[in-house]
Amino acid sequence: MSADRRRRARVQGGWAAPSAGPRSDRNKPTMPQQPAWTGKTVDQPTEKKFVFQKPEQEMRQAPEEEVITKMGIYDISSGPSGVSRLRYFPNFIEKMEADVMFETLYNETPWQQRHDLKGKDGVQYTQPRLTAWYGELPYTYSGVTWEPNRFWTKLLKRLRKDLEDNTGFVFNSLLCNLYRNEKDSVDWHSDDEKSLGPNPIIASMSFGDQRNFELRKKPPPEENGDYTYSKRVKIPLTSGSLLIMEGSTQEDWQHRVPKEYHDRNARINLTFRVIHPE
Ligand SMILES: O=C(O)CCC(=O)C(=O)O
Repeated sequence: MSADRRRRARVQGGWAAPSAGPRSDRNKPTMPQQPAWTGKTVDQPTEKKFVFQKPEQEMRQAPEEEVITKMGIYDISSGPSGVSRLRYFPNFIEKMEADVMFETLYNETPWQQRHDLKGKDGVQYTQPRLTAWYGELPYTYSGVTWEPNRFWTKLLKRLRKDLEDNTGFVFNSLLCNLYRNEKDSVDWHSDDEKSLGPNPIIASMSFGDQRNFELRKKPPPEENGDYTYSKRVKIPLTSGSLLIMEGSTQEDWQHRVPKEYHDRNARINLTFRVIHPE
């Protein structure tokens, strides 16, 4: 390396200007070294000019999802049909006790794999979960009919009593769901069968692994069934939690438990309800 290059490398790694050269050249005019952008200022007009054009259609944004994790009473909407209310108690049953109850429920419940009937042609789908029914009356939804089952276990009787004592509501039926892993789910629906009556109160207890419970507001008629801009609520339901849906929640909202991308252990859900003779 020449002495000159060594000097330039020492001064900021090659950024230094070339040395001034031999004394005889020092007064010669040199071309100024200018960066490529020199001379272009903001005042000089450019060929393309940005002109703001008002969009023809109004810009719409989907509302942000509300996530509920804390105990409380949440009025998620109010409209002509009334208030849609959720009550959430994350620690209704102490976690360790809930885990013991999970084992008992898992072993004692007469789980069944049922088939939904969907669409006008009544296509059959195997439900991606196992279910069981307890109640004096039969219950029909999505083409599935449950015959009466009066054999409430000791644990189920105790849970129903605790629920009734704490809430002041009375329940005569119970639908049980077993989500075996992350692939099990229940799709968007409302618990709005005629036999549940108007504004049904649905009390949902969870045991085992945590799963997301999601709600979306039914869109107004002008949206033609498009839920893109609907309000959404998510509740990560923990073991031992109790969620109560009241008021217009079934009339104005849908709910689901979606499949998960990550591994999940089993979860049991007990939904207590009141069935009326049809
Ligand atoms: O598993 C849950 O938390 C929800 C169950 C449910 O939506 C239903 O049984 O209608």
